[in-house]
Amino acid sequence: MAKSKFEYVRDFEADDTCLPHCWVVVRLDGRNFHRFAEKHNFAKPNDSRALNLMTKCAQTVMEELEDIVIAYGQSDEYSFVFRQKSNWFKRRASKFMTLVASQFASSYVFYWPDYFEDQPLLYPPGFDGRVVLYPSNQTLKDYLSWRQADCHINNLYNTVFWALIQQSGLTPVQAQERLKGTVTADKNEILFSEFHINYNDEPQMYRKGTVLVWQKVDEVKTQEIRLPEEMEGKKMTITRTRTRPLPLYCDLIGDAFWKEHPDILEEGN
Ligand code: DGT
Ligand code: MG
Ligand code: MG
Ligand code: MG
Ligand code: MG
Repeated sequence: MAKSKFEYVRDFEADDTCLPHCWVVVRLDGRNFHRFAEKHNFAKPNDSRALNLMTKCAQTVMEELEDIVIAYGQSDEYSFVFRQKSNWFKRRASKFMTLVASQFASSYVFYWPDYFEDQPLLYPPGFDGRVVLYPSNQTLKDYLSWRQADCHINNLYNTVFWALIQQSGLTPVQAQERLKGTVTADKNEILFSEFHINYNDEPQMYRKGTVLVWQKVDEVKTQEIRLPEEMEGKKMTITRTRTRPLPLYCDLIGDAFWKEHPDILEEGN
């Protein structure tokens, strides 16, 4: 096909190919979710509806897009790890980032009513995205450990903070003052002695975040048989094994998870 004289403008597109042999991580984060959570009456400090909706969106992203081997989510963020050897869209960072963000955001709106039955969606939420490359299995594991450690630190803080406000009647400023300079052991002690909460008994989803990995599941379907004619209308069940991205609420920081799921990092180094 003949080229138009305008064709040269194509060369203005910057090359944003992700370096080969690296894990490609896309992390999304809800835009101004402090406000969004307030406006939509999210439970404090954790709203299971909101967290489960985030996970539903992440599952949709994994099902619809290519080459995502694991995802990790907490609070208003989700990280997606693409295969080290992925050649999806020739590894263009902008494709990875925008497809993840747009698929996630449209899913958030689409599935909202399934999770927030009595709470209308008041305005369209947005998500920022970034791409980060990790050159080895160790740096990727450390990335995921960093996000999970962040989840733990924030959740412990928020759990005590809101207990002080909701159960002891402190103002947010007073609760903040009370927690200034405290370490993990102090926070656990306040929870236990003042509120009879053993932090380790709090739901795993809140303490650990959500890990999505591909798992084999048997799906049972009822199907009508076409032939023979005399049996028309008869139904039979068919069981098919499929892989689906299913949630785990587990530790990613120790070795156990990676030993149990050796396939996730198998093509890396
Ligand atoms: P950003 O990301 O810079 O646009 O601003 P934010 O406000 O999204 O800040 P970020 O991402 O650092 O913090 C997440 C906010 O989302 C934080 O203010 C608490 C809120 N949030 C996330 N999950 C929950 C939840 O389950 N319940 C409640 N009440 N708030 C939540
Ligand atoms: Mg932020
Ligand atoms: Mg945010
Ligand atoms: Mg965030
Ligand atoms: Mg097109």
